[in-house]
Formats: sequence, structure tokens, C-alpha cells
Amino acid sequence: MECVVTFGEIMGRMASPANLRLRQTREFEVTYAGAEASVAASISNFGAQARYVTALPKHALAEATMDSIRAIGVDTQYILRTDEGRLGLYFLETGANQRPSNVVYDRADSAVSITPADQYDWDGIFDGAGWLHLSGITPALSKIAADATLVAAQKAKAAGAQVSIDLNYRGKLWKWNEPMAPRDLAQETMRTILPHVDVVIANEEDFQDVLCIQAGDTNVHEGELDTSRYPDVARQAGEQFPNLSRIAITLRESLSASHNNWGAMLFDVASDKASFAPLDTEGNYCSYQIKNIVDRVGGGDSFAAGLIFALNTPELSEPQTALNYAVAASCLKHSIKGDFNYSTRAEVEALMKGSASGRV
Ligand code: KDG
Repeated sequence: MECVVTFGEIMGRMASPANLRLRQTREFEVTYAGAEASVAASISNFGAQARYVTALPKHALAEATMDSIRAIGVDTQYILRTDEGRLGLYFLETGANQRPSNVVYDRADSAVSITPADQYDWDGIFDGAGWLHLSGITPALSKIAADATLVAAQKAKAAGAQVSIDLNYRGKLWKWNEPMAPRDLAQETMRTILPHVDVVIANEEDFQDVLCIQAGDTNVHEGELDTSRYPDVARQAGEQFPNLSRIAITLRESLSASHNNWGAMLFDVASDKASFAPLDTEGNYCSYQIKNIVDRVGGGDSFAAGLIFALNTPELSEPQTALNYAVAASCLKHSIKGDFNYSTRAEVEALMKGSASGRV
């Protein structure tokens, strides 16, 4: 499998311990985070080569940030070290029962948000690379970061790589063109990037926020998610962007802060065929019931990483198998503290086999 490149912002994650409110806590658990870094970490943990590209300042905290992904085997040689700009942080308060989680960003003027595209060595970055993964978070940071994301996609296509993007709409970001509303800016900006993308990944809310595609009625019928409307969401995305070859929709029914039902659909545009996962023994969509979520952050990134890894691994690349892998990988992430998914390929495949036999 050729190297997978991801480009975006990596941050320090400062999480209050044991569900403490941010106002209460006197200490934070420090790990590292950022959607595109999480995808690189996950792919590396599956045993493939991942190269992560960003810009970071020249100080010890930035070194620690790089160490966190180097330790997993991610290639960090194209990370730019800058004299200007800071390491972004995000503060996480984990929800419980009916109280949702809360995130406070402290990432203005981060190095990646002020580093123009022409500073990166794109020829080196795409040397030996077959895939680029992006997210809608980095272009939300600044006009400079949005332009760099677009250039990354263009350079990847020019180098013959496939490009995937997770729409990842974050309404708290997208402030760089005020008074333009965050949603309008996201729509306008993402429409410039999406023509250079092959695979788009998102949940149904993101399809609505970023592409104005209505997923329709979200009723749950007799405990079963009505999956019939999702192929049409994907078809509408394919009509808006004819370059798209595949569209993945993650299907999360959030039942409480600690309980999700979790699954996904993968739509193949050329064959107009939708696959769903997980499936029960009769081949019907059933969803993983995750009843004790240790940490849900990064679940979508694990899905993206699993899909990219599986689509590029010959024995896993058939659409249903690739989707089974991606959903099982993201399901396992919910058992792991921190943003990164430390599951191995063997662990993901063991869960896939268990779900195929109805033992989940
Ligand atoms: O997808 C996970 C991300 O939400 C998390 O790593 C933090 O990058 C992050 C963001 O900006 O929300």
C-alpha cells in the first residue's frame, strides 16, 4: 500500500479528568488531537505508512506533539517548523447522562493557520504517496489554511493520488470572513475544494450544513434506523460533484453521553450501489450498540482511517468488506481514551468476524 498523506492542524488536547466541568477542574489530562493527525495515527496503527503534514512552532511542546505521532510510526519529516505561530489547544469536558460534552478552542494564530501553501514541499510530500486525506476543520481556521487545503488537494491530484475529505463541520470555527455566517463560509469554501476530491465522508448533519443536502426524516422505527433515505443523500452529493467516486455516511444514533448506536453506509457512484455495515446474519443493517463509551472523540476519524486503509488493502478493498472494516475500527475507538485510535488491524478484523456471526 502506498503512503497515505494527511494535512491539517494537530493540537494539544486538555481534557478535564473524570467528567469534571471545565469550571471545576484544577488539572488536565494532556494528549494530542486533530482530525487529520488522528487519521494518520490510526492508519499507522493498522500497519500502513502514514505521513502527516502540518506547521508547528520551534519549542518543546511542539516536539512533544510530534513525538506523540512519531511513537506510533507516523512519518513527520515534512512537518514545517516555523518562527511564527503557536501550538493550538483544545479543552474538552466530557459529558455524562443528559449533559453533552463541551469543547473550548484556543487555537487562534496557530502555526498551520498562518503558514501559506507555498512554504510546504509538496513534491516531497507526495513522493511515494497514493492518497491524501483532508478535513473541513483546517479550512475553517483561516483564509491561509483554506487556501493551503485547496493547494494540497490540487497537488495530490497532480501527483496521481486519490483525495478524501471528511466534511467535519465545526460551527465554532469558520470565523475568518465575519460578518459572513459560519455555515455560509463553510459552504462557499468547501465548494472550491470538493471538485478535487474522490471520496467524501461525513455524518448526515454535515451533509446538510456544508452541502445543503437534506437527509429527510430522521425517525427511528421500532428501534431500527430507517436507512432507505441515505442512498439518495449520496446521489445528491454525486450530482453536485461529478468527480466523486464514493460517498460514505456515518450513522450515529446518540442515545446518551455514554450510549451510541453506530454504523455507516458506503455509496459507489459508478454502480449506484449502497453498502451498509454492520450487517446481521441475515444481511440486514443492525448497527453496533456501544453501551459504555469511554471516549467518542475521534470516532469519525477512525472511520475515515479504516475506510482509507481498507480500500487500499487488496484483501479488504471490496466495498462491503472495506465498510465493515471502517465501522469496526471506529466502534473500537469508542473504547479508547484520547483522540487517537490505538486499535490494530488484528483487533479490527476480530470484531468484524464477531459481528458477521452476530456476536457483538
Ligand atoms: O474529529 C475529532 C476532532 O474533532 C478533534 O480531534 C478536535 O480537530 C478537532 C476539532 O477541531 O474539532
